[in-house]
Amino acid sequence: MASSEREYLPDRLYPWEVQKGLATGFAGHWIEYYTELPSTNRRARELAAVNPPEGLVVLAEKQTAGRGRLGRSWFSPAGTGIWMTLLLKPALPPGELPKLTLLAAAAVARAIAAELKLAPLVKWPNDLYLDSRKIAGVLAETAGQAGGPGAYLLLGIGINVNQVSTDFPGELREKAGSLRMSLGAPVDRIALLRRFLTVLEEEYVYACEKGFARVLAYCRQHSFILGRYVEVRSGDRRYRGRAVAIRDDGGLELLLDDEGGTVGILAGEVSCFSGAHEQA
Ligand code: BT5
Repeated sequence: MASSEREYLPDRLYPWEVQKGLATGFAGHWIEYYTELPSTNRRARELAAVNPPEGLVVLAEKQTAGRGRLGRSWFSPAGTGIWMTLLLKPALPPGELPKLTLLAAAAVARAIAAELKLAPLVKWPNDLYLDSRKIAGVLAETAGQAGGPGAYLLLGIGINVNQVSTDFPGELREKAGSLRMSLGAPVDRIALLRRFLTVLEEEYVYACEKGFARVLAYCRQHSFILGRYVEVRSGDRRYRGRAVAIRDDGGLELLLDDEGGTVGILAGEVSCFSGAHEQA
Protein backbone atom coordinates (compact mmCIF):
# COMPACT_ATOMS: atom_id res chain seq x y z
CA MET A 1 0.00 0.00 0.00
CA ALA A 2 1.38 3.42 -0.91
CA SER A 3 2.13 5.73 2.00
CA SER A 4 -0.30 8.35 0.67
CA GLU A 5 -3.09 5.75 0.83
CA ARG A 6 -2.19 4.85 4.40
CA GLU A 7 -2.28 8.49 5.39
CA TYR A 8 -5.92 8.84 4.36
CA LEU A 9 -7.22 5.48 5.60
CA PRO A 10 -8.58 6.66 8.95
CA ASP A 11 -11.08 8.96 7.34
CA ARG A 12 -12.54 6.92 4.51
CA LEU A 13 -16.04 8.28 3.98
CA TYR A 14 -17.76 5.05 4.95
CA PRO A 15 -21.52 5.57 5.26
CA TRP A 16 -21.66 4.13 8.78
CA GLU A 17 -18.97 6.58 9.89
CA VAL A 18 -20.71 9.54 8.28
CA GLN A 19 -24.09 8.51 9.70
CA LYS A 20 -22.76 8.08 13.25
CA GLY A 21 -24.36 10.95 15.17
CA LEU A 22 -25.79 12.51 11.99
CA ALA A 23 -28.79 14.51 13.23
CA THR A 24 -30.57 15.22 9.94
CA GLY A 25 -34.19 14.49 9.09
CA PHE A 26 -33.42 12.98 5.68
CA ALA A 27 -30.13 14.19 4.17
CA GLY A 28 -27.64 11.34 4.13
CA HIS A 29 -30.00 8.70 5.56
CA TRP A 30 -29.23 6.63 2.49
CA ILE A 31 -25.63 6.83 1.26
CA GLU A 32 -24.25 5.00 -1.78
CA TYR A 33 -20.48 4.78 -1.28
CA TYR A 34 -17.91 3.92 -3.95
CA THR A 35 -14.14 3.85 -3.90
CA GLU A 36 -14.23 4.97 -7.52
CA LEU A 37 -16.86 6.24 -9.94
CA PRO A 38 -16.74 8.12 -13.22
CA SER A 39 -18.93 10.84 -11.68
CA THR A 40 -21.25 10.93 -8.66
CA ASN A 41 -23.71 13.06 -10.66
CA ARG A 42 -23.80 10.44 -13.38
CA ARG A 43 -24.48 7.67 -10.83
CA ALA A 44 -27.11 9.82 -9.10
CA ARG A 45 -28.89 10.26 -12.42
CA GLU A 46 -29.10 6.47 -12.82
CA LEU A 47 -30.46 6.15 -9.28
CA ALA A 48 -33.00 8.92 -9.85
CA ALA A 49 -34.65 6.63 -12.40
CA VAL A 50 -35.62 4.17 -9.64
CA ASN A 51 -37.33 6.80 -7.47
CA PRO A 52 -35.00 6.94 -4.46
CA PRO A 53 -35.91 8.92 -1.34
CA GLU A 54 -35.04 12.59 -1.09
CA GLY A 55 -31.71 13.07 0.64
CA LEU A 56 -29.89 10.17 -1.03
CA VAL A 57 -26.15 10.85 -1.15
CA VAL A 58 -23.75 9.34 -3.68
CA LEU A 59 -20.15 9.48 -2.50
CA ALA A 60 -16.94 8.48 -4.24
CA GLU A 61 -13.40 8.55 -2.89
CA LYS A 62 -12.22 9.20 -6.45
CA GLN A 63 -13.85 10.24 -9.71
CA THR A 64 -12.35 9.33 -13.06
CA ALA A 65 -14.64 11.64 -15.07
CA GLY A 66 -15.69 14.27 -12.53
CA ARG A 67 -17.69 16.99 -14.23
CA GLY A 68 -17.83 20.75 -13.94
CA ARG A 69 -20.30 22.99 -15.75
CA LEU A 70 -20.46 23.32 -19.54
CA GLY A 71 -18.61 20.06 -20.17
CA ARG A 72 -15.59 21.03 -18.10
CA SER A 73 -13.86 18.47 -15.94
CA TRP A 74 -13.39 18.35 -12.18
CA PHE A 75 -10.14 16.98 -10.80
CA SER A 76 -11.12 14.43 -8.11
CA PRO A 77 -8.16 12.39 -6.82
CA ALA A 78 -8.58 9.56 -4.32
CA GLY A 79 -9.14 10.18 -0.62
CA THR A 80 -8.39 13.89 -0.53
CA GLY A 81 -11.69 15.60 -1.20
CA ILE A 82 -15.43 15.28 -0.77
CA TRP A 83 -16.93 14.31 -4.11
CA MET A 84 -20.66 13.80 -3.68
CA THR A 85 -24.13 14.26 -5.11
CA LEU A 86 -27.22 14.91 -3.01
CA LEU A 87 -30.62 14.14 -4.53
CA LEU A 88 -33.40 16.54 -3.66
CA LYS A 89 -37.02 16.74 -4.75
CA PRO A 90 -37.69 20.44 -4.33
CA ALA A 91 -41.34 21.47 -4.47
CA LEU A 92 -40.41 24.88 -5.83
CA PRO A 93 -41.38 26.80 -8.95
CA PRO A 94 -38.79 26.25 -11.73
CA GLY A 95 -37.64 29.89 -11.43
CA GLU A 96 -36.45 29.21 -7.89
CA LEU A 97 -34.28 26.21 -8.78
CA PRO A 98 -31.12 28.16 -9.76
CA LYS A 99 -31.08 29.57 -6.24
CA LEU A 100 -30.41 26.07 -4.94
CA THR A 101 -26.92 26.31 -6.43
CA LEU A 102 -26.31 29.40 -4.28
CA LEU A 103 -27.89 27.61 -1.33
CA ALA A 104 -25.50 24.69 -1.72
CA ALA A 105 -22.47 26.98 -2.05
CA ALA A 106 -23.56 28.93 1.04
CA ALA A 107 -24.08 25.67 2.96
CA VAL A 108 -20.57 24.47 2.09
CA ALA A 109 -19.16 27.84 3.19
CA ARG A 110 -21.13 27.79 6.46
CA ALA A 111 -20.07 24.21 7.22
CA ILE A 112 -16.40 25.09 6.63
CA ALA A 113 -16.72 28.19 8.81
CA ALA A 114 -18.37 26.21 11.62
CA GLU A 115 -15.94 23.27 11.55
CA LEU A 116 -12.67 25.03 10.81
CA LYS A 117 -13.13 28.73 11.56
CA LEU A 118 -12.14 29.54 7.98
CA ALA A 119 -14.09 32.07 5.92
CA PRO A 120 -14.58 30.98 2.30
CA LEU A 121 -16.21 33.38 -0.14
CA VAL A 122 -18.94 32.55 -2.64
CA LYS A 123 -18.06 33.30 -6.24
CA TRP A 124 -21.46 33.65 -7.87
CA PRO A 125 -23.04 31.36 -8.79
CA ASN A 126 -21.34 28.10 -7.86
CA ASP A 127 -17.76 28.34 -6.59
CA LEU A 128 -16.07 28.84 -3.26
CA TYR A 129 -12.79 30.67 -2.85
CA LEU A 130 -10.39 30.71 0.06
CA ASP A 131 -7.17 32.70 0.06
CA SER A 132 -7.94 33.61 -3.59
CA ARG A 133 -7.98 29.95 -4.66
CA LYS A 134 -10.91 27.85 -5.73
CA ILE A 135 -11.59 25.22 -3.09
CA ALA A 136 -15.07 23.98 -4.03
CA GLY A 137 -17.63 23.93 -6.81
CA VAL A 138 -21.30 23.06 -7.20
CA LEU A 139 -22.85 21.42 -10.24
CA ALA A 140 -26.66 21.40 -10.08
CA GLU A 141 -28.50 19.29 -12.65
CA THR A 142 -32.08 18.17 -13.02
CA ALA A 143 -33.30 14.65 -13.70
CA GLY A 144 -36.75 13.42 -14.66
CA GLN A 145 -39.70 15.49 -15.84
CA ALA A 146 -39.51 19.05 -14.47
CA GLY A 147 -42.34 19.55 -11.99
CA GLY A 148 -43.36 15.88 -12.31
CA PRO A 149 -43.40 13.33 -9.51
CA GLY A 150 -40.07 11.86 -10.62
CA ALA A 151 -38.26 15.21 -10.87
CA TYR A 152 -34.97 15.45 -9.01
CA LEU A 153 -32.34 18.03 -8.44
CA LEU A 154 -28.88 16.51 -8.40
CA LEU A 155 -26.62 18.72 -6.32
CA GLY A 156 -23.05 17.77 -7.17
CA ILE A 157 -20.54 19.11 -4.67
CA GLY A 158 -16.77 18.98 -4.92
CA ILE A 159 -14.68 20.19 -1.96
CA ASN A 160 -10.88 20.13 -1.98
CA VAL A 161 -10.05 19.06 1.56
CA ASN A 162 -6.65 17.49 2.07
CA GLN A 163 -4.68 18.18 -1.09
CA VAL A 164 -1.35 19.92 -0.93
CA SER A 165 -0.35 22.26 -3.73
CA THR A 166 1.75 19.65 -5.57
CA ASP A 167 -1.23 17.28 -5.73
CA PHE A 168 -2.83 19.54 -8.35
CA PRO A 169 -1.91 19.18 -12.00
CA GLY A 170 0.03 22.06 -13.57
CA GLU A 171 -2.95 23.91 -15.02
CA LEU A 172 -4.69 24.04 -11.61
CA ARG A 173 -1.69 24.59 -9.35
CA GLU A 174 -1.90 28.38 -9.36
CA LYS A 175 -5.66 28.65 -8.98
CA ALA A 176 -6.86 25.67 -6.92
CA GLY A 177 -6.55 25.41 -3.16
CA SER A 178 -7.67 23.11 -0.38
CA LEU A 179 -8.82 23.46 3.20
CA ARG A 180 -5.62 21.84 4.36
CA MET A 181 -3.55 24.39 2.43
CA SER A 182 -5.37 27.26 4.15
CA LEU A 183 -5.49 25.68 7.58
CA GLY A 184 -1.97 24.28 7.57
CA ALA A 185 -3.19 20.95 8.94
CA PRO A 186 -5.14 17.92 7.67
CA VAL A 187 -8.91 18.11 7.97
CA ASP A 188 -11.40 15.45 9.13
CA ARG A 189 -13.51 14.88 6.03
CA ILE A 190 -16.17 12.92 7.89
CA ALA A 191 -16.89 15.67 10.41
CA LEU A 192 -17.02 18.22 7.60
CA LEU A 193 -19.38 16.12 5.51
CA ARG A 194 -21.68 15.53 8.47
CA ARG A 195 -21.73 19.25 9.19
CA PHE A 196 -22.41 20.04 5.55
CA LEU A 197 -25.39 17.67 5.39
CA THR A 198 -26.80 19.20 8.56
CA VAL A 199 -26.39 22.80 7.41
CA LEU A 200 -27.62 22.08 3.91
CA GLU A 201 -30.79 20.35 5.10
CA GLU A 202 -31.50 23.14 7.54
CA GLU A 203 -31.06 25.84 4.86
CA TYR A 204 -33.05 23.85 2.30
CA VAL A 205 -36.04 23.23 4.56
CA TYR A 206 -35.97 26.87 5.63
CA ALA A 207 -35.77 28.14 2.03
CA CYS A 208 -38.60 25.87 0.83
CA GLU A 209 -40.84 27.21 3.60
CA LYS A 210 -39.76 30.81 3.91
CA GLY A 211 -37.89 31.66 0.73
CA PHE A 212 -34.29 32.40 -0.13
CA ALA A 213 -33.74 35.76 1.58
CA ARG A 214 -31.41 34.25 4.18
CA VAL A 215 -29.31 32.39 1.59
CA LEU A 216 -29.06 35.49 -0.59
CA ALA A 217 -28.02 37.60 2.41
CA TYR A 218 -25.27 35.12 3.21
CA CYS A 219 -24.02 35.12 -0.38
CA ARG A 220 -23.98 38.93 -0.43
CA GLN A 221 -22.11 39.16 2.86
CA HIS A 222 -19.58 36.51 1.86
CA SER A 223 -19.14 37.37 -1.80
CA PHE A 224 -15.90 36.97 -3.70
CA ILE A 225 -17.02 39.31 -6.48
CA LEU A 226 -19.31 42.08 -5.22
CA GLY A 227 -17.60 45.43 -5.70
CA ARG A 228 -15.11 43.97 -8.16
CA TYR A 229 -14.65 44.55 -11.83
CA VAL A 230 -15.68 41.42 -13.70
CA GLU A 231 -16.40 39.91 -17.06
CA VAL A 232 -19.42 37.63 -17.28
CA ARG A 233 -20.00 35.22 -20.13
CA SER A 234 -23.63 34.24 -20.41
CA GLY A 235 -24.51 32.09 -23.43
CA ASP A 236 -22.77 33.83 -26.31
CA ARG A 237 -22.91 37.29 -24.67
CA ARG A 238 -20.14 38.96 -22.70
CA TYR A 239 -20.61 41.75 -20.21
CA ARG A 240 -17.97 43.82 -18.46
CA GLY A 241 -18.53 45.98 -15.45
CA ARG A 242 -18.62 46.19 -11.70
CA ALA A 243 -20.53 43.51 -9.80
CA VAL A 244 -22.86 45.60 -7.66
CA ALA A 245 -25.55 43.26 -6.33
CA ILE A 246 -26.99 39.80 -6.10
CA ARG A 247 -30.61 40.35 -6.88
CA ASP A 248 -33.55 38.77 -5.09
CA ASP A 249 -34.03 36.45 -8.10
CA GLY A 250 -30.49 35.12 -7.52
CA GLY A 251 -29.10 36.94 -10.57
CA LEU A 252 -25.92 39.01 -10.61
CA GLU A 253 -26.27 42.74 -11.24
CA LEU A 254 -23.51 44.47 -13.17
CA LEU A 255 -22.94 48.17 -13.57
CA LEU A 256 -21.84 48.14 -17.21
CA ASP A 257 -18.85 50.20 -18.32
CA ASP A 258 -19.71 50.89 -21.95
CA GLU A 259 -23.39 51.67 -22.14
CA GLY A 260 -23.76 52.64 -18.52
CA GLY A 261 -26.81 51.30 -16.75
CA THR A 262 -27.14 47.94 -15.12
CA VAL A 263 -27.92 44.45 -16.26
CA GLY A 264 -29.13 41.43 -14.29
CA ILE A 265 -27.62 38.09 -15.34
CA LEU A 266 -29.29 34.88 -14.25
CA ALA A 267 -26.64 32.37 -15.34
CA GLY A 268 -23.06 32.87 -16.35
CA GLU A 269 -19.37 32.50 -15.91
CA VAL A 270 -17.50 35.20 -14.00
CA SER A 271 -13.87 36.23 -14.41
CA CYS A 272 -12.52 38.76 -11.95
CA PHE A 273 -10.09 41.53 -12.80
CA SER A 274 -7.92 43.77 -10.74
CA GLY A 275 -7.24 46.65 -13.09
CA ALA A 276 -6.28 44.98 -16.37
CA HIS A 277 -5.04 41.78 -14.76
CA GLU A 278 -7.19 38.71 -14.58
CA GLN A 279 -7.22 37.12 -11.17
CA ALA A 280 -9.72 34.29 -11.13
C1 BT5 B 1 -17.63 23.49 -10.93
O1 BT5 B 1 -17.65 23.63 -12.28
O2 BT5 B 1 -16.95 24.15 -10.17
C2 BT5 B 1 -18.50 22.35 -10.40
C3 BT5 B 1 -17.69 21.23 -9.88
C4 BT5 B 1 -18.56 20.14 -9.30
C5 BT5 B 1 -17.77 18.90 -8.97
C6 BT5 B 1 -18.61 17.88 -8.27
S1 BT5 B 1 -17.64 16.59 -7.60
C7 BT5 B 1 -19.03 15.65 -7.29
C8 BT5 B 1 -20.01 15.87 -8.42
N1 BT5 B 1 -19.84 14.89 -9.46
C9 BT5 B 1 -19.35 15.44 -10.58
O3 BT5 B 1 -19.07 14.82 -11.62
N2 BT5 B 1 -19.22 16.77 -10.41
C10 BT5 B 1 -19.68 17.20 -9.10
P1 BT5 B 1 -17.05 24.84 -13.09
O4 BT5 B 1 -17.52 26.14 -12.49
O5 BT5 B 1 -17.39 24.56 -14.50
O6 BT5 B 1 -15.50 24.75 -12.83
C11 BT5 B 1 -14.72 23.80 -13.50
C12 BT5 B 1 -13.30 24.35 -13.57
O7 BT5 B 1 -12.73 24.37 -12.25
C13 BT5 B 1 -12.36 23.50 -14.41
O8 BT5 B 1 -12.42 23.89 -15.76
C14 BT5 B 1 -11.00 23.81 -13.78
O9 BT5 B 1 -10.48 25.04 -14.27
C15 BT5 B 1 -11.35 24.03 -12.33
N3 BT5 B 1 -11.16 22.81 -11.52
C16 BT5 B 1 -11.26 21.50 -11.88
N4 BT5 B 1 -11.05 20.68 -10.85
C17 BT5 B 1 -10.79 21.49 -9.78
C18 BT5 B 1 -10.50 21.25 -8.42
N5 BT5 B 1 -10.44 20.02 -7.91
N6 BT5 B 1 -10.30 22.33 -7.63
C19 BT5 B 1 -10.35 23.60 -8.10
N7 BT5 B 1 -10.63 23.89 -9.37
C20 BT5 B 1 -10.85 22.85 -10.22
